[in-house]
Amino acid sequence: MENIISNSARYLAKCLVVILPLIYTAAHCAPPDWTALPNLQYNMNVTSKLLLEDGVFSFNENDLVAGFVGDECRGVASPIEAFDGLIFLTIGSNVASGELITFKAYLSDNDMIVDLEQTLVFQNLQLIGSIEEPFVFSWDSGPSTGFAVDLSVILEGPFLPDQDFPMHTNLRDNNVIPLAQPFGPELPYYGNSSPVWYYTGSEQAASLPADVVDWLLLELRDAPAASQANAGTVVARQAVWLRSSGEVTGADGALPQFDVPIEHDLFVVIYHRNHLAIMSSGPLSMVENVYSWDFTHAPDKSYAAPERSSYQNGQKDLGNGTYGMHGGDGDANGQIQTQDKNEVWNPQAGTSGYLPGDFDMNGQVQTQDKNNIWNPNSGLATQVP
Ligand SMILES: [Ca+2]
Ligand SMILES: [Ca+2]
Repeated sequence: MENIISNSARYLAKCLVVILPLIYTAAHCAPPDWTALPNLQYNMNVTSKLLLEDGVFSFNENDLVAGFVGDECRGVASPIEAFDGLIFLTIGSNVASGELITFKAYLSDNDMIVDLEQTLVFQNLQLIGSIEEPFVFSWDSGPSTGFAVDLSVILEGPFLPDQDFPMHTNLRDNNVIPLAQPFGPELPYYGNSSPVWYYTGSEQAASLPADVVDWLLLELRDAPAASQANAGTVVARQAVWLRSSGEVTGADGALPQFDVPIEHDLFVVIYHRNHLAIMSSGPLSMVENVYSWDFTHAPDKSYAAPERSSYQNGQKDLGNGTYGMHGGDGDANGQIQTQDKNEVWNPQAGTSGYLPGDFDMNGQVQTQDKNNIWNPNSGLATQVP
């Protein structure tokens, strides 16, 4: 009887030894069982760091980097937090030189194993990387969702007909354009508690290039058709610079970059502080990860709702085949109306600076802003759905 109990207990214990790790593995997806092959004759050392997907190095002591020859593990180590994430990896071999070492990493935060891009050829006693200049392990995270946008757009306010560059840079010349993006002002903004472009991103620069006309806000929408590209389809926003040529760049001077997957088609909305926003009438065309759209040379490049397009295009005909965004929306509510004159332009008339009542963007609020820009546009509204 005693024997039977004892045997049963032993059997139960054996079962638990087998079952418990299985339960644990299923529930917690434990790290891989990477153990370096023991008693190898030769070795080399790799002083390294593991570059994570978001551009920073791993400090996570639960992450693993391992070297392999085929399926055989030849060395494994983790980042050491106290050493800025350095990984001191020793690789073993029974052949003094020549074996191809491949690498994998285990990312404990994501609970996943990735194949690293680097390979090394084994060489006994070789030292790869150093504390000062560690060897960097990285992996290809799959198809990139990053792309740039290449846009051309004109604002009516600073428009200069028959010039090499279609817009003046008076605000930049007067040093009144803020270095930080201007789309997150205190609210209400001239009586408007929700400006159409309200955005609190951190875009800024140490200085502004000489050809900057002003800040714009880009908004990307992902939809099957322009008429369906409403506010619910916004996937990204970014404050950018309009240059006097009509080109749009990010605050680093390069084409604006985005990193967001596009499921349907990409439409772009362009906002300016005191001009009516516009949206591309069609999906942007993509060549080699650059989406392009030129708003400036045809009336139908900006979207106009079908019921309104017969009497109002999204943009203004500026003459000689050039089209631009309508100026005069001082309070940024998407319409050019009496309050833009009475509550924005009027109290600012005679003053200078970076002001919404300065519709022609020459740095001063004066009669020509009202007469040349606000007055002819009064009654218009944005066509952005
Ligand atoms: Ca308005
Ligand atoms: Ca002015």
